[in-house]
Amino acid sequence: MGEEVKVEVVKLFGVWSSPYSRRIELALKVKDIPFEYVEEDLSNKSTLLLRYNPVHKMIPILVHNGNPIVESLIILEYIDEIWKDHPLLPRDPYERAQTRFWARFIDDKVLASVWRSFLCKDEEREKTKEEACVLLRTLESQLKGKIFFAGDKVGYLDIVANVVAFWIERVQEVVGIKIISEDKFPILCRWIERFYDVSIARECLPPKDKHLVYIKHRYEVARTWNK
Ligand SMILES: N[C@@H](CCC(=O)N[C@@H](CS)C(=O)NCC(=O)O)C(=O)O
Repeated sequence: MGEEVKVEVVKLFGVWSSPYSRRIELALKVKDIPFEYVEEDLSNKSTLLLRYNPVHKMIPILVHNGNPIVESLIILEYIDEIWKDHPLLPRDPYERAQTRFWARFIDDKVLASVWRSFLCKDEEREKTKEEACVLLRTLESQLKGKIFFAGDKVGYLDIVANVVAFWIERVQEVVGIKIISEDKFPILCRWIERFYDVSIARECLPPKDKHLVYIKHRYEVARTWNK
């Protein structure tokens, strides 16, 4: 009698345009974990989405053997704990803590600040742009002397920073406000190029034309609310 092979059932509930669900897709691909992808319609959330994430009612949601896990940073850690090959977080506890710190910095500080500078009134633009640049420069300093945030391979922080790599880049193209440019952020721009030289990272990019149309719509709606 052969040993029983445990069948893993992995499902990702996401939205094609969401950098948060793209993070999970990328992590699963880095680790070569087969999964079923379920596209959600956020204007008509499914019963399963509401059941699996009753608190935030958001995607992404990873369902592993029937157990739902929510919040992209937490899902990434879960994936790294369950599937040990191709580790995403460093082994050293201090380095792990630092990595978690910078991931939170991206989501809580950098994104909020960049979005504010896209949405603010014209007269506040210079000030908000400068605030966003200070935060991005701080993040960029984490790349000094390294190919990726995680070292020589794509790791946890690179995956989290996908929002910087494609989302900010594309929003700035739609709204015509340049925050990340070659001259101001040469190291960050090199990282973006290298990140998308990695084929599985490229595979996890939302299709550009469709995404630009989507961002334009979202931006117009957000600007109306902000008036
Ligand atoms: N902090 C969450 C953010 C996820 C998030 O913002 N998801 C958005 C889509 S990009 C969502 O599901 N929104 C649904 C809603 O706001 O109703 C994470 O990291 O997973």
